[in-house]
Amino acid sequence: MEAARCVTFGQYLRPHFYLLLLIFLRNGPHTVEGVWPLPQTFTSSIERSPLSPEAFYFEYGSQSAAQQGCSVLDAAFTRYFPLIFPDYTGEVAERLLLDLKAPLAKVPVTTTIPSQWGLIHYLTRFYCIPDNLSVSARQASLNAETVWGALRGLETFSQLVYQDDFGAHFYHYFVNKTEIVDFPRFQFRGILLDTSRHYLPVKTILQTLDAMAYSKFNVFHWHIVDDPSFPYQSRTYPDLSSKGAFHPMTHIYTQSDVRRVISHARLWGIRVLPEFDSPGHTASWGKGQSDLLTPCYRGSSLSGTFGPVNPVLPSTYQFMARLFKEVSSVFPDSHIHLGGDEVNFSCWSSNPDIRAFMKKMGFGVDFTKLEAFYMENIVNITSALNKTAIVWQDVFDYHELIPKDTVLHIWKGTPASYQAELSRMTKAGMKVLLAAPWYINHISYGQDWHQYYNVQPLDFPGTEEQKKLVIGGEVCMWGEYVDATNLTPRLWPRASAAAERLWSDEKQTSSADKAFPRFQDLRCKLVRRGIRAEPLYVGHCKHEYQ
Ligand code: CP6
Repeated sequence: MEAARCVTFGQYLRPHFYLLLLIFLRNGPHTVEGVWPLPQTFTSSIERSPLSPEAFYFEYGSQSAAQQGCSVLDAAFTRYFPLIFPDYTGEVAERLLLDLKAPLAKVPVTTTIPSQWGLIHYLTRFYCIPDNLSVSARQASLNAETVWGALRGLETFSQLVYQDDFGAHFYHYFVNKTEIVDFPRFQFRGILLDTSRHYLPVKTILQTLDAMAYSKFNVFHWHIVDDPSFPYQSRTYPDLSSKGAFHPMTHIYTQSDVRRVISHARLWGIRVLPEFDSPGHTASWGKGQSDLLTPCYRGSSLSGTFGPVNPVLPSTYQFMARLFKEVSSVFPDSHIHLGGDEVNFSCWSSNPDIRAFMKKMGFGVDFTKLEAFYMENIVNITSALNKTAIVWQDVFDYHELIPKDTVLHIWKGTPASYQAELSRMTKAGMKVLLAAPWYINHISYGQDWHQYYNVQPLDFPGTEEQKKLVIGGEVCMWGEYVDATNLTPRLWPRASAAAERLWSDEKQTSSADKAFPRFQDLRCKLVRRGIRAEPLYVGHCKHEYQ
């Protein structure tokens, strides 16, 4: 049951949910104003109800397909409790006892399984002690197609709960009567972290995953290795990190580190997409693997420097086949990122063996053909391992005949040029992912989140069919100037501007000015949850960063 209904990675693509909170009493603000990204459809009212942490708990209902033991929802209930009641320190046992004594108002959370699994429900209940002033029964329900949808709904619910000023009431927490039907606009909502330019401690990655879930991101694109360092500790080729990492012991990701990241991400409904970028961006690989990189020449003699991966040696492909076999088993996601960007052809062209190979293959002096040849071989290796490839746009620019299921990742250009690229790629029937407008490592003075918010991913010439091929977008945090000291404030809350663009309806979120108060509210929520999100402008939070 666990395996079928909770673990399946493909289910991330269906996180639709329906959240109905029928809770009424007294007056309060419209709290859907506190939800980011904005739900697709919602109605909210000023009627509000107190929530008591002493009496509140989640429970699987009798009709639920998932029961206690579904690790994703079990863990989510545990995680969301302190997020909903940030400063409650009471005991769980005490809470359960109170619940049993006073189950006067119930709030069931229901999750339906997709129809092919039959009409079964997840049912989750939590109870509230009634307010002294109230006699009305309070009830709420959360209905989702999958556990992943239920996770998103729990996040929304947690953002709907708010606190009044301390000391005014016995009940510090409130939720307004609200009805929400929600689903993501795009299925792929990613963040790229670069752990090669700087090593990021596992703890930093885990905290970033938490913050990603707060904005409903669902893919962690792990640009794990690159020119400067190779921190991935491979079982098959341990020299790659022992010689290629910044430090062989302290600046590596062991197999158990990687498992921790993957399992933490899964519990938050986040896929981990590993990138092993080649043939360029591989300088660090050469330290632990001789004869992998191309020796460069100056005139007729070796220069002592190395270029991209050597695409003419059979040993290169044997190495890649073994490495990707390992990577495919370590990272369970259906997709793998193969890079393929920014290949410098000057070293290849300096090398007589490469020139001879080019001649034999009939490539002439067109090195894009050689890169296409190399990428085709790598894609064949990974598709034999049952992985779908994602590659940077350069690969399509050189080679329009790559397998049709390959996803193209647009990273270059101004709006005018990436729109042309979107149009051209989707016209060829290729799936695309947009990163170009969301280079979050760039900073500038002022409210630069507007530029991330105002992106219109589908604003390019093309048919409806073409638009459907845009599977989503990605915020890239390239690591040249970023490590654990400044990652968090550089990412948050600005990345969340892209998150709303990727989740919410474009028409309802067309104004950054209108979004601003809600965005400031999100920033304060992030700070409240321990994320050092930077301020958006002048102002204060009720709970400042401690
Ligand atoms: N590293 C890798 C990078 C970049 C790319 N690939 C990059 C280049 C220029 C800009 C941003 C990022 N740092 N491996 C390109 C995808 Cl502006």
